[in-house]
Amino acid sequence: MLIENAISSAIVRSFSAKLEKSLILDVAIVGGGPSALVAARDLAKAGLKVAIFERKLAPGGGTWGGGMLFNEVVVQDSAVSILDSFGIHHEPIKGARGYHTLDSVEMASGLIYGAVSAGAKIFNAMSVEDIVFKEGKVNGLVINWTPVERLGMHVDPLTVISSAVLDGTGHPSEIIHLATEKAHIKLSTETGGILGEKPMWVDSGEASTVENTREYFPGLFACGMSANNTAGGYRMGPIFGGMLLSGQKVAKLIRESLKKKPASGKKKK
Ligand code: 48F
Repeated sequence: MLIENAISSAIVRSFSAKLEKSLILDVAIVGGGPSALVAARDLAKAGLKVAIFERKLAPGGGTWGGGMLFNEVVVQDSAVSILDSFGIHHEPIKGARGYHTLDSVEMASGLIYGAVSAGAKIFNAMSVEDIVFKEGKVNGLVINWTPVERLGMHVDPLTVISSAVLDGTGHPSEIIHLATEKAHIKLSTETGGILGEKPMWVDSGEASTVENTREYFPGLFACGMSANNTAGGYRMGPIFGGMLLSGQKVAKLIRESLKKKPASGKKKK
């Protein structure tokens, strides 16, 4: 066999097997930002079949750019144990007790590696364009290639079925929006709709990101800034402890919820 052909065949075979195994999941995650990566790592570690679908080529979301492209971010004491569990380094900030700086590139790459090595699959350059909604429940995702989306090509998508869907799309809460606009579902918020993100208030936003992390409709969870936008929390800029804690919390909530539900007929990995 020519090496050129062996390389191409191996890539097509491996990718097809990986995608086919991910067509029925325990948890389908939209977006590969910091909160979703922590959730994916914890869920995969717990033995669940989990995949992230990320629109961009590089997962990591808003982590890479640090604060205004100064590639450092801040994390507070309460989330440091999560950084440690990924092996990500941090330095205490002199004069701001309880806060730490860390390299945003190390954080993004560390979270990605942690999620993948725990067994989560990440599909990059794939956009989620819709949800599967059957018998009053969110049952999965509708996916397509990002270049197809960007070029506006008329190409039909594929579907992924899952017991739980996690919206980790950050500030726009794209999946929660789709669910309210297309499936007309009522969310577990004060109004039943999306309340919208408020301006910056660091400590309030950090706390509310974790509080707002929950199941908003049967089978549909939100974490990180998506949860905060859905339930009307404040933004917080380049501090990331709330995102990490949100990922940890949503993984726990999803595990508890799946324990109560019958399996969706899928094979375990
Ligand atoms: O926004 P993002 O980093 O998610 P997060 O976990 O973290 C927020 C922080 O980065 C920052 C902040 C911290 O204090 O405020 O903003 O809430 O990452 C969201 C990811 O979702 C992808 C998007 O490309 C990004 O990488 N994404 C958004 N919509 C879709 C999507 C979609 N429809 N399909 C696939 N990926």
